[in-house]
Amino acid sequence: MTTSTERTLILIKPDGVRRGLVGEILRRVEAKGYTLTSVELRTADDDLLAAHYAEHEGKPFYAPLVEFMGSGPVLAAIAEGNRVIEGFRALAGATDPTAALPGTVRGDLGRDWGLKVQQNLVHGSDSVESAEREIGLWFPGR
Ligand code: RTP
Ligand code: MG
Repeated sequence: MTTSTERTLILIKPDGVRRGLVGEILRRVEAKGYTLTSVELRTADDDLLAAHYAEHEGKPFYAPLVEFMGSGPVLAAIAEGNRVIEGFRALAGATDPTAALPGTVRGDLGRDWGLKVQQNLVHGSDSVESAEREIGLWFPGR
């Protein structure tokens, strides 16, 4: 177990904002004990989304994913705490909300809506390198 404080980028995706789940999701992050150090609601443009999702370019879900992510406001946040990257991904649950375990954000609050891309409420960085890269995109200078 490491004890160095980490940061992660959390996004509440447009489905979460549209459904009024911002408070519920941020409550879970804070109740787990992580600290929110930046929070901002905004609609992402295509350049930001292309940079954020560069690793998925060329995959079949890429275009619908970028379209969905730009379809309305997103809540972007930086959360801090020891092992917050792993901890937030555990809170979020599996990518597919149908398979995500109850107790997780996606498992408790998400489902398959029969749409072109999985609308799964949240994003969390998956490594220290991704977190610092993504924080630089969404919160330049922080
Ligand atoms: P995220 O990046 O959003 O935290 O989610 P993740 O790591 O669990 O999933 P990832 O593999 O990075 O995929 C990014 C997002 O693309 C959408 N997706 N749809 N087969 C599909 O329809 C599919 N696969 C991925 C999801 O919105 C996923 O969160
Ligand atoms: Mg990912």
